[in-house]
Amino acid sequence: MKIDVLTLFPEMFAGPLDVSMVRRARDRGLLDLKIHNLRDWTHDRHKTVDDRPFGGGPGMVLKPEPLFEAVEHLTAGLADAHVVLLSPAGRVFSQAIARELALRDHLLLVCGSYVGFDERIREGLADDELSIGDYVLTNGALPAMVLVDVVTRLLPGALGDDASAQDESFSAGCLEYPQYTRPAEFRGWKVPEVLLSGHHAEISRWRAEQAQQRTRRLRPDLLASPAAETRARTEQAQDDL
Ligand code: 4G0
Repeated sequence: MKIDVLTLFPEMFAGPLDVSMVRRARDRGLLDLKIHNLRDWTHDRHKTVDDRPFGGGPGMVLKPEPLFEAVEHLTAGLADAHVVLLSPAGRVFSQAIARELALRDHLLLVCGSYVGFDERIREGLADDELSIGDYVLTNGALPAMVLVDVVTRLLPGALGDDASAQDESFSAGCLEYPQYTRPAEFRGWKVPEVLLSGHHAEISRWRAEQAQQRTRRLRPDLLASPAAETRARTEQAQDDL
């Protein structure tokens, strides 16, 4: 997959996307990630990317010309890129949206800054507008990094098989069951007996129960989702065996 990022703060991207699984995916050629400075597509001495809003009001607005030129340059001669604006006004990003994005060949992420976009950027350039949650950041660089991270671990070959199996359960709309490793007793806290028992069926049942209880307590909203129903049915089927 190819991901291009347009930002006013390319230096923010050094670090988070140079380590761990994203680094590995890039090194293996699964992910071709390029960060671009929006100011490279300005033509004036001051590299102007924003201007005052028509009609008055506070703040500045991202001008259309540099963004249109940048997107046209980055998509020239390429099959359709999916252009995504990162802004607090977008649909709220989720694992389900990430799974859809991971199927695309080319993403072009456009980071705004606190100013907001000229509306013609939405109308003429954007295929989608996403938010990573209901809060306002100084710019869209962190949301773009979050999106790249989430999508990268879904690319075929980016993860070992163990981890991808685990991912399914979260995607199914339920929190994970409690996990333990050695030692079996730490500062007086014992690992639940059932996990040491070697009874695989009992362990499965205990984990399903724990996951459900925990989800009811911490994230009841997840249980209202259609995915949770699927999971509940799957667990019932397993228990029936
Ligand atoms: C566009 C995304 C971009 C408009 C971007 C701000 C939070 C998110 C920005 C604005 C961002 C998010 C109108 C404030 C840049 N903050 N939640 N800041 N306005 O994904």
